[in-house]
Amino acid sequence: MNDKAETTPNGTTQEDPAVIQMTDYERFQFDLKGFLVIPNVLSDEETETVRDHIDILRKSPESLSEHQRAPIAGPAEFLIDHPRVVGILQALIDPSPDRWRLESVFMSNRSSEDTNDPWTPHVGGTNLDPSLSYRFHNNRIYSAMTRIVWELNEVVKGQGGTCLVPGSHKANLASAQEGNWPEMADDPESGLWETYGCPPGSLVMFSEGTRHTGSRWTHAGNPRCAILIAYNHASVRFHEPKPCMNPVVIGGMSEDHQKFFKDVWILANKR
Ligand SMILES: O=C(O)CCC(=O)C(=O)O
Repeated sequence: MNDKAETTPNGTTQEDPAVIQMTDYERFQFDLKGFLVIPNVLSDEETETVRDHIDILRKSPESLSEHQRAPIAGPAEFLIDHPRVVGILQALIDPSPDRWRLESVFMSNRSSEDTNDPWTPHVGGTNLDPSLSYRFHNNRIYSAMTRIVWELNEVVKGQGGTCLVPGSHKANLASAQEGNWPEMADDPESGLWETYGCPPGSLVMFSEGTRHTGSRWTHAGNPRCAILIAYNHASVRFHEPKPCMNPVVIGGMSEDHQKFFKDVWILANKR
């Protein structure tokens, strides 16, 4: 973990030492493209710990206590509010933790032997759905659903990482929501798609409103091992609750982590 902040997203100079703020240049890139890759966020040891947890969860979930049977439970729980993630949520969703929710999580394990093609582009275009909205106002980004992908194995560029269309989170002349996204733009060879390579333990973040898709994993002997987490603003929910994030799993987490699974509301009724 590194990166000192240039300024905080709120324009203040105060920094919580437990948070790694996004730099101005990172915010610039995210706003421009709708996504950003931050290499080497986890140490080798942290990456291995999470990868081992995923491995057990996939191969012998019954060997884990019930409350650890989720990709971000047990030894992987620390990912929920990793200092890098907290800085991102503050900069992109809201400065206040009361206004964030963690609404969905899944694992992506793809290998060169898979026969199904994950190429299924979705979303894109200025989006009026509150969950997929992306706005910029008064020098602040307001991204609703924001995806954090933890890549736990090496990703070689062009061999299967998530593909995205830069800038599509604010495209004006087409909208997936309205069903008029040009078919030719979805061709993998359209020249509009971008992807990435990164070492194990890297973080990929994107506004869910950015057009994106999985792609065939072609790196033999090095399968994809990734955890994809969706954070959202506390006032909206997009995903149906996932069975793996059940009361037993959430109840086994630290109090601070449990707060991420709050219900969809902001104002407490004190009367
Ligand atoms: O698995 C991937 O690379 C893409 C994931 C995806 O499509 C999504 O998060 O909605």
